Amino acid sequence: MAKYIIDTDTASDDAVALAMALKDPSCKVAAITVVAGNVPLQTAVRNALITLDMVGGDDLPPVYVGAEKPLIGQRLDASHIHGQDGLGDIGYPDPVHQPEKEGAVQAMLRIIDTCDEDIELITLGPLTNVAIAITLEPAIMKKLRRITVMGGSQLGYGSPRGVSEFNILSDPEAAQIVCRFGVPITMVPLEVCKRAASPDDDCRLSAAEMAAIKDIGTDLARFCIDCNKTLIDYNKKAYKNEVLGLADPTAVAAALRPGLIKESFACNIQVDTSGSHTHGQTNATRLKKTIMEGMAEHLTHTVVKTMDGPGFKTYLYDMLKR
Ligand SMILES: [Ca+2]
Repeated sequence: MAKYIIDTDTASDDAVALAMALKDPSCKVAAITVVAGNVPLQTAVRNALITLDMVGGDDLPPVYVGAEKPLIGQRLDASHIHGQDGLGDIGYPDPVHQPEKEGAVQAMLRIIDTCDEDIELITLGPLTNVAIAITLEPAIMKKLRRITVMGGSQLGYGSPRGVSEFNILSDPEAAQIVCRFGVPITMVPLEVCKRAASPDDDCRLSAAEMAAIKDIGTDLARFCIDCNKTLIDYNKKAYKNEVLGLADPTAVAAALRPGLIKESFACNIQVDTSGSHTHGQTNATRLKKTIMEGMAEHLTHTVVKTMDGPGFKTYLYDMLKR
């Protein structure tokens, strides 16, 4: 069974992604490593632990605390999207689960180094923890079979800026270190979960689909919709539409169920760390050789263009119903 480490700046869509992965019997989540991003580090840690409480059971992964700010500059904030507490400001009680004492980067390196099976990394937040681990112990990090990144924007639908997306813009230097590292990357950009040319590509939950999940009737199922309250309210206001685009669960689905990826392209990604309007933009070249120094000779990256929307929703529903 493949093993996964999930690195997360746990806010509301991260919580759903963690719940979905932890409920999937076909994968083993070896660790949850937390990074500052959507919300401050300690809030993200609290939210990861609350999610474990909600999932329940005896075989839950340990939670490790990582970087509290990006490599350069200060943390961007997304509490206007996910709530002050990152979980829709519902007022969930303090978690029973507690984090480990070992740091996230040290734990990531130890687990990868000692893993005898295939191991992959899924990132749902800024890439700070991963970049630090790569810088400290590149030989260990090369053992990763793949890194699936929720991040980037290829079509100019990024948020908070058009061409750059939150996770990458939060720490562009870290993202560039990860992209230049050489381990294969599957990038799931924001537009995969936020836009759709047809219902077949639409990963957004409608009001009826949200209601169907709540009707599963468990605390976990209700939590997965309710904790996204501020995101749903934001979408109502911004797009006049009651939909829930779940970026992080979409990326987890791409990693754990690659058959749900409908369209993708091989490329090599660079992150702009020096631009103004394009700061934090992910630039994908499909050419194997270019005249630009340091550009791709091998197309080790994959950018997802579309996912099987109904298939993704069925997967999410089935896992939460377990
Ligand atoms: Ca996230």
